[in-house]
Amino acid sequence: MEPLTTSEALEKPAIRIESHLGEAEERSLAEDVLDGLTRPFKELPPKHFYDSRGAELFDRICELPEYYPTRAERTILTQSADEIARLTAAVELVELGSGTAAKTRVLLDALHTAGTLRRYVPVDVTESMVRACARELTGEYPGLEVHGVIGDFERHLDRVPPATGPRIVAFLGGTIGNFPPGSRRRVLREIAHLLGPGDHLLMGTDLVKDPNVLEAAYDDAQGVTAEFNRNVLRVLNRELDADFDPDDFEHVALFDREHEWIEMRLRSRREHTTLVRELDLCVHFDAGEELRTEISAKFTPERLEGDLATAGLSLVRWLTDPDGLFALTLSRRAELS
Ligand code: AVJ
Repeated sequence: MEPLTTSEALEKPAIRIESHLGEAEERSLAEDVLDGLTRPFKELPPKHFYDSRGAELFDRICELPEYYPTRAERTILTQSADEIARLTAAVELVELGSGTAAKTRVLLDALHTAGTLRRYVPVDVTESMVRACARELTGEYPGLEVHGVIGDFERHLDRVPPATGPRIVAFLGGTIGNFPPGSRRRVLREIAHLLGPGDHLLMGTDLVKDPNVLEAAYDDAQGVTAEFNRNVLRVLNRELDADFDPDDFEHVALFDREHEWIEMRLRSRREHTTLVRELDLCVHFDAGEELRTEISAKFTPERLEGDLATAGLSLVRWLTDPDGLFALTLSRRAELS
């Protein structure tokens, strides 16, 4: 290794990572399972899909011909990154659920080229991914500071460091769609609190469209989404010593036209009872009984603007792909405009 010059040695370290996870995460899985599997209509929150196998399956979903959201969002980012950089003049990018930061580079490139970029603040539950991308990004962008926050964006937004200048808070991928309307408002309001007068929220949302296109995106021909869905049962088997046989459950994905959301469910193929040993819990399934594992809301421009307004945000730019499949919205605090 090259010896450091005095000025480099005195500089603050480029990477700083703080973890806020602990036992609370294990408790959250146990509580969600106890609560969700004893309801009259059984349900599990989608956040427990993403162990390492789940994250891999999700990456494969993003490559599927039927699953258009990832490609559409990347197209929009590529088309609009320079405009976003110009409109925001952001010195920092805070990214909620940063993952591998694959799409983030498009934004970082634009901010770097515009000459404003100083800091990247990834917020994610997976420490190894945040560390790996911090190392890569500080290598790719000389002078970039990375302040990683290992945590859950539903609970740890107060750990996001104060802004050092105009910031973009990015919430990409359409993840906001996982929250039912009431929680969605709460999450959006909490995110809005990260914004000061000169700051912007950049959010990705999937749009309402032909139900056949939507349902195919969540029920692909290769069965990758089905495997992803059933993976949550393997997570319960491992983490809570449960004895689910994933093959006892059939993957179901349907578009609920009234609520305008996709629902994924696991349908029990036969009557049976499973034991969740860690919770001392017996769970009975009738033949054909369904367990809801995810909702993924699809938006119309009107509804999205309404949701943003309820969180005290007003729309600055509505950006979409040439096929109008997906939207990226840039918004900011309404009372300050
Ligand atoms: C990561 C929540 C945006 O809802 O489209 C993909 C997850 N589920 N296929 C989505 C998912 C089934 C995805 N989000």
